[in-house]
Amino acid sequence: MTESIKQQFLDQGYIGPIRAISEAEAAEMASVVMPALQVDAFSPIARRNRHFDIEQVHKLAVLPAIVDLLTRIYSPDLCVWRSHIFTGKKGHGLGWHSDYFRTLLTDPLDHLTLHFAITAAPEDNCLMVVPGSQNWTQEERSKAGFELIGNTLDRGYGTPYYIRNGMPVEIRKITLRPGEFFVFNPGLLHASIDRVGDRSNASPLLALAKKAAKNSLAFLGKYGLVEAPSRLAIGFRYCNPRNSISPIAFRETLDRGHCPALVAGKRTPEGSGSFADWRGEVTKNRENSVTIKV
Ligand SMILES: O=C(O)CCC(=O)C(=O)O
Ligand SMILES: [Fe+2]
Repeated sequence: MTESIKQQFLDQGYIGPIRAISEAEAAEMASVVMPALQVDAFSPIARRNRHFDIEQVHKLAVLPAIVDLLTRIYSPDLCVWRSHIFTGKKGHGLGWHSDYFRTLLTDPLDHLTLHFAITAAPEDNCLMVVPGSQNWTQEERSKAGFELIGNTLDRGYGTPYYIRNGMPVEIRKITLRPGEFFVFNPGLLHASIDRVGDRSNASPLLALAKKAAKNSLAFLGKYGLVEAPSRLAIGFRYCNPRNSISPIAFRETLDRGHCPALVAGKRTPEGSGSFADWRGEVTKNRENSVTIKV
């Protein structure tokens, strides 16, 4: 079975949906995560690396069934180097992109994301993917109607964004029930809104305006003046610890002691930067954990 899911991951660039915890457990998690974001007005820092301090989020990052699955399909040596809480609203979201963190990882291709639904991700408010696109060259992307926005390669995290021109292409909506997740390759083209022909990411000025709008929304959110998001999800970023993670990735949260955390295998080369070791927790919990059926 491992071979077939591994093959599926290689061919289509993702696997899932897979259930990790029950809907009731996910609802309990939402009741903790939501207020934790609200106190900090949904700021980017409030969303970052909550696997360090929110118990339910931490438990997921070290859930034996998840760690075991990732070691089978990806790498026996594994660390979680970042997580991010996403809030989704119908009609809003991130445009087409690949998760190459070119400014944060030495090898931006050598990692994966586990996208976990805390609340439901229905048809009109979920992530969508282009199956197989993780294997496409730049030329193939452009032939399929995805025009690279060149300046996104060196801006922010260095994740390439694209303008889709509307050419027919297979787009799969990954709807999820609370407590389910899917795992995807960083190269897989994905988006939470399909804005055909939208060029706003291409203009640094518009990108700046969007950021300012986000900040003022966060400010209003602090005073309860913004409608609560209808979709809550967490992206856990795992990588093989041989990939080096730039200190820039921890710049904003260094005072909270954030660092990569080893969950399986070993760290080679050993290196000197700080690294948490959570392998013991995975081993300890393995005895009474459920096995994930794929
Ligand atoms: O949930 C979203 O809206 C975007 C998620 C995403 O792009 C990611 O997890 O990499
Ligand atoms: Fe993404």
